Amino acid sequence: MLIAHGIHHVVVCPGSRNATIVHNLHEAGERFTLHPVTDERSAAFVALGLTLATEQTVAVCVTSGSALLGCIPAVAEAFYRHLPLLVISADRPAPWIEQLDGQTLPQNGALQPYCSTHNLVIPHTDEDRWFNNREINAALLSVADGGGGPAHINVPIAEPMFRFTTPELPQERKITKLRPQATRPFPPEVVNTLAKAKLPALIIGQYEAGDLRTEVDALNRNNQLLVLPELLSDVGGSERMNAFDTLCDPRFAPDIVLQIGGHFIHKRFKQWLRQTDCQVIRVGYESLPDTFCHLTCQIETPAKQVLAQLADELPKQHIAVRNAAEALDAEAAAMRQKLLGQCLNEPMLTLQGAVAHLAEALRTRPQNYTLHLGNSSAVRAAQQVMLSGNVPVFCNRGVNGIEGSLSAAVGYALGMWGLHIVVIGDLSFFYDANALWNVELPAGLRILLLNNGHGAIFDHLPGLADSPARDAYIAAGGRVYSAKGVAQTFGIDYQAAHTSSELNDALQGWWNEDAETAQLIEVFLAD
Ligand SMILES: Cc1ncc(C[n+]2csc(CCOP(=O)(O)OP(=O)(O)O)c2C)c(N)n1
Repeated sequence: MLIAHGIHHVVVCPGSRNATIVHNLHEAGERFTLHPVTDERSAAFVALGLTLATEQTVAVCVTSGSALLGCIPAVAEAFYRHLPLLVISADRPAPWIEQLDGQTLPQNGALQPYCSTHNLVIPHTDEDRWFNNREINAALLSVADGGGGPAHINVPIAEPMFRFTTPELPQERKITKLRPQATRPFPPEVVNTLAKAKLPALIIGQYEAGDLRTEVDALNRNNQLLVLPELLSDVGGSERMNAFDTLCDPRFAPDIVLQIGGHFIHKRFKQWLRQTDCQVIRVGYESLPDTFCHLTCQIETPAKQVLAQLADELPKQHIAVRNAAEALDAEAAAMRQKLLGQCLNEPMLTLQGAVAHLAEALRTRPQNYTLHLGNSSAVRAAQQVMLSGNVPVFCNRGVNGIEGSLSAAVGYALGMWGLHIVVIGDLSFFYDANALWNVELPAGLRILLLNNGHGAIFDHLPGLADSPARDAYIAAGGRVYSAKGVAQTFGIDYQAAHTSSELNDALQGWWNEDAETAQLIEVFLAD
């Protein structure tokens, strides 16, 4: 049924209870590509990264007990980012749960509230087989429900388990679900509201389907909407949001906002918009997320059709839109130039400076790479110096966890040949260092590790400096660990950089796409 539903990549974790499932996947030959990963937390994030690279459902197959619970962080991330992550867990037969038998815990519902369990039965009768077929179909179809999300199939397996006597895979019924989409989903009154707005804006949060560039480009070029995208939106213009840091000004306050996509990094912009008087129309499938506190209408439909309709129907060359766009672009360019000028001329490396050096190196390179940002300062520093809409930019922004950034990047790199650049803080790196524990670690992986010996984000939280617990107990400081040994253990190329010139020298060796191993530059930061 996995084959019938088009699943090809499966991340497999070691274990005896799931061994028969892994055996079957392996026996299916080239119909599956299996990726062995030992740490289930990391494995589930690797699968998540693969969903992004392949734009398909990707499964992670784990054994019973706590192995399943290890998948929860990635499942939560997939839930908030609408990614089709399928967890297949092996289980003891139901009568043996809670009997102090080894490696058991209640697995039915273990991934709730992010997804419910399709709990199979050990098939003895035709009715059991009909039930399992129905449940598996439901699980595999549910990954596209509500804009997409994770699913869980729990498979009880009885002993004896290792008699590999079934000659071939059975023929199973596949159920199809059709989701017809309107080509013009907005009713005329909504289009009219936008057409009559004084300053209509399009705000795009994290958006990974990568299918909006043409429509957004048209809306922007024709000044139909003031386009304000995030760095993670996959469309150009995210630097305009930085300009709002200085231009949070009633002149730029939109009266109508069309909101698309997921999370926002720009805290200040978000807070500012909440205090304005705008009216928000959201396109999305979630249950009424009122991000800007002014939601008046939600439309459940794919964003692409909406934007195509608006590009076609909204009046062009809206004067207020054009004036605001020009002012924001000018301010954003000046700010960026000033920041880069400061950062690039400092001999010692700051966090912002290290990311600026990378941005500068990338500026003159072909755009044949993807960018993967760790949470905390990495993504915030990047949003100030990287430009959006040129290459895909990813970040675990669904729940902002620091535990799977590297694994998700490894998963992406497993599904897509080429250079994949990871920018990540030290806590996030060491937390997820098991991502590198991978026999097929892609050689195209390039990691810029921003090592400041603690969680730098806690240096910037107003008032926290007054707590004597901050550095050692909240920000996990006190000792600077080096990734050199980690790199050696996992056989990846390692360079350290303490100054701007050392970093620039190290970066020069990064661009060889035929390099035989992944590469890591560990930047020891001065701030
Ligand atoms: C799983 C998880 N645990 C804890 C946190 C809280 N948290 C947010 S940022 C941060 C520090 C991250 O440090 P680092 O990766 O070194 O980045 P830096 O702050 O130095 O940029 C922590 C612990 C989190 N986001 N996710």
